[in-house]
Amino acid sequence: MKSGFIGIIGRPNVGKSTLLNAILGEKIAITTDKPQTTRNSIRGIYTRLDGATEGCQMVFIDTPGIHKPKNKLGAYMTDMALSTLKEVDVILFLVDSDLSQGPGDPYIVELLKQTETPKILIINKIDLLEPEYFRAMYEEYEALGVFDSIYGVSALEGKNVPALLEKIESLLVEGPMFFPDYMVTDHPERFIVSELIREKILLYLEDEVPHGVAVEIESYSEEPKITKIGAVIYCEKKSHKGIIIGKEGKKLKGIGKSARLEIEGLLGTKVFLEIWVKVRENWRNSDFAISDLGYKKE
Ligand SMILES: Nc1nc2c(ncn2[C@@H]2O[C@H](COP(=O)(O)OP(=O)(O)OP(=O)(O)O)[C@@H](O)[C@H]2O)c(=O)[nH]1
Ligand SMILES: [Mg+2]
Repeated sequence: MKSGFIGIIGRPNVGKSTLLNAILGEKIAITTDKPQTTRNSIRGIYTRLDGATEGCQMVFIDTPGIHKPKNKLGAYMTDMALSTLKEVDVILFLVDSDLSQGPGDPYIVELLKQTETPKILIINKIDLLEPEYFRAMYEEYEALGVFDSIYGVSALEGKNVPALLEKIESLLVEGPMFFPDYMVTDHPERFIVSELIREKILLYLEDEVPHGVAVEIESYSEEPKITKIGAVIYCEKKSHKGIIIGKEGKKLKGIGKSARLEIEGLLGTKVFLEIWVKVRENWRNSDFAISDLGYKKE
């Protein structure tokens, strides 16, 4: 049996979480068109069994997008992504065509040069790329001489993902099974529930408001026919609270409804979801609040 840990890193919005979900065939990481969607390391487990003892288990770690931080939460997110480099057996560095001014982020590439771990460059969103453009990007990255191999994929369409998995497997060595084969993630369901609520907030709201939001699950009770969930949305300003709730409570109702429908799909039960909005001023710059809201590494 082969096994190992694989880190997925890159700039915000390049499609890291979309790739994780495509590999797993299940949505465990939220994805939006807004940068800095992912705030924690999200672990996803892919197990392929050949009989009882052979096969491969890959534990993927999706990380927050690496960016120049504007607050303590951002600094923490970027640190978490970079520290993943030291903890894994294979590094997937994702890019898309947005960084068209040259091959990648020189800062990240420099860090990658200094690590011995096998590195695969992934050019994502090939569904949006003209073949000549893809070729030019490929050649630029190849010329850096940093990557063991380069793959073009479309995480959204699942294109070339099986070939990528084969390549990753070839880089892993014999090892134990870290998790039972039915497990897709080791995050508790209530964490994914809070993330799904945050995803809807990111989708429904604009500008700084959704980025200053954190979601906490206050109560979670599984009853025979229904799961009752109480959640709190924390925002940074009183004016943001008004925006989140919206005229006659319409915005919050929309967020609640679309979150509830998806949570029902995840849990396979009916869900009663109650959401409150509270203000926690400037929490993204408070070490205590960042840790209290679950964004500090255990
Ligand atoms: N067309 C296209 N869009 C993609 C593809 N992969 C991801 N996207 C879109 O790119 C956006 C960002 O995707 P995410 O998976 O949230 O990106 P991320 O790298 O995890 O972003 P952060 O968590 O903010 O660092 C979403 O709107 C995705 O639907 C792809 O292969 N093709
Ligand atoms: Mg993400």
